[in-house]
Amino acid sequence: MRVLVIGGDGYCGWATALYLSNRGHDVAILDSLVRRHWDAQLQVNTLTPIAPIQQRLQRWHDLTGKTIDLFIGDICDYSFLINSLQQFKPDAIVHFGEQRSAPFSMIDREHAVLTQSNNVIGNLNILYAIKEELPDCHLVKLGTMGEYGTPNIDIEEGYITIEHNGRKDTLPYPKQPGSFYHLSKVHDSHNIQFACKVWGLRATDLNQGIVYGVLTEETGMDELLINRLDYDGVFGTALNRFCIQAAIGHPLTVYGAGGQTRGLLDIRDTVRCIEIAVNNPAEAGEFRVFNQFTELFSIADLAHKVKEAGAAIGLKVEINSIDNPRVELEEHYFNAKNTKLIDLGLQPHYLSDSLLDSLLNFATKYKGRVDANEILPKVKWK
Ligand code: NAD
Ligand code: USQ
Repeated sequence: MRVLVIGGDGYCGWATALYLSNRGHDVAILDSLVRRHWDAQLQVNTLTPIAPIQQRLQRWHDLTGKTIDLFIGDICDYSFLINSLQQFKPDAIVHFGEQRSAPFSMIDREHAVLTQSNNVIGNLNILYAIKEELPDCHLVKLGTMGEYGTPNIDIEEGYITIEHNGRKDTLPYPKQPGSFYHLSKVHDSHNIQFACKVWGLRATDLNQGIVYGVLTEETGMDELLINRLDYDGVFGTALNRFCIQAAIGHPLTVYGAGGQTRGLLDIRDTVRCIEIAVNNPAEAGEFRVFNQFTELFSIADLAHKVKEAGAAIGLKVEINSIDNPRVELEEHYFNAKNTKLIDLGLQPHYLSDSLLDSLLNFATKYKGRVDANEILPKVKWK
C-alpha cells in the first residue's frame, strides 16, 4: 500500500514510517519539522542526538535499498497539502502531525491557540483534501485516551449504548479532556466523524495511551536512525521521563498522590497497531474508534517499577511526590476496554523488567546530554 505518514519526523511517526517501509509498503513522510523548532524555542532537546530528516532517510536507503519520499511543509497550508497528495496518491494517510504536549498547550493563551489552530485546522484540511482528491483514501488518525478523561464508569471504544427514559441509542462516548491539547483531539474526532457521515470518508481514530520506549527493530539498526526521546517537563512523558531521571540520579517526579491511572504501550506496539489499522481499512462512511494501549498503570506504580529496575542495575532511585502542576484527579476509577486491536491480531509487548533495563541502559548511555534544569515541571494549569 502507499502510505503517507504525516508527522513522520516525530517520535511515533519516525518509528512507524521505517516499520511500514521495512514491511514492503510504499511510504512517504510529510512533516513541517515544527517540532524541532518548538524544541529550539523552549531550549529543550531530545535525549538522543537525532539526525536531520534528509540524512535519516539517506541512511535508511543506504542500509535497506528502500526509498521513503519526503514532503516538507505544513498541513495548515492547503495548497502544499493538496500538491503532496496529488504527487504521492496514498491509499492510507497516517496522521501524527500535531502539537502533542498537554503542558505546551497550557503555557499561555498563545500556546493554547497555536495548539488548537495547528491541530484542528491541519486535520480539517486533511479531511477536505481527502474528499476533494482521494475520496477512497483511509485516514488513520492519532487521537488520545485522554479524550475520555477519567469517568467513574468503564471506558468503551469510542461509543456507549445508553438507555434513557425508556429509549436506547449507541452514542459517542462522553469526552472530558484535561488540557487544551487533549481538547484539540476531541475537536478533531468530532470533525472526522462528521466528515465520515456526510461525505462517506473512511477513518480510524486511534485513541492512543502514553507511549514508552525508544528502540524498534528499524530505529535500532544504526545511530543515524535513532529516534527522539523526550525527557523535559513539557514534552517528556511519564515512564520515559522516569527512566531518564533514574539514570541521572534525579528523584522521580510523581505529581501529587500518583494514583493517576493511564493506558500505556510500548513503541513497538504503536507501529504494529498502525500497520493493523492500515491493513484493515474502515468501510466507506465508517468512523471507527480503537483504544490503543496494552496495559493500565498508575503513575506511582510506574515510579516503583523504575525504582526496582534501577536497583537491579545498581542505580539508587528516589521517588518524590511533588505539587501537582496540573488539575486532575489523583485517585480515581479507571477501566478502559482495548480489545479491538487485539482482535485484529495485536500481540502486545507488555512492560517487562528487560524493557525497563534496556531503557535505563539507553538513558545512561546518553545521560551526558541531559539538562537537569529541564526536569521539573514549569507549566501550571492554573
Ligand atoms: P512528536 O512531536 O514527536 O511528532 C509530531 C510530528 O508532527 C513532529 O515531527 C512535527 O514536526 C509534526 N507536525 C506537527 N504539526 C504539524 C503540521 N501542522 N504540519 C506538518 N507536520 C506537523 O509527537 P509524537 O509523540 O510522535 O506524537 C504523534 C501523534 O501521536 C500526536 O498526534 C500525538 O497526539 C499522538 N500521541 C502521542 C503519544 C505519546 O505518548 N507520544 C500518546 C498518544 C497519542
Ligand atoms: N506525570 C507525573 N510526573 C511526570 C509526568 C507526568 O506524575 O513527571 C503525570 C501527569 O500528571 C499525568 C500523567 O502522569 O497524570 C500522564 O502525563 P504525561 O505527561 O505522561 O502524559 P500526557 O500529558 O497525558 O500526554 C501524553 C502525550 C500525549 C498523549 C497522552 C496519552 O504527550 O500526546 O495524547 O500522553 S493519554 O495520557 O492517554 O491521554
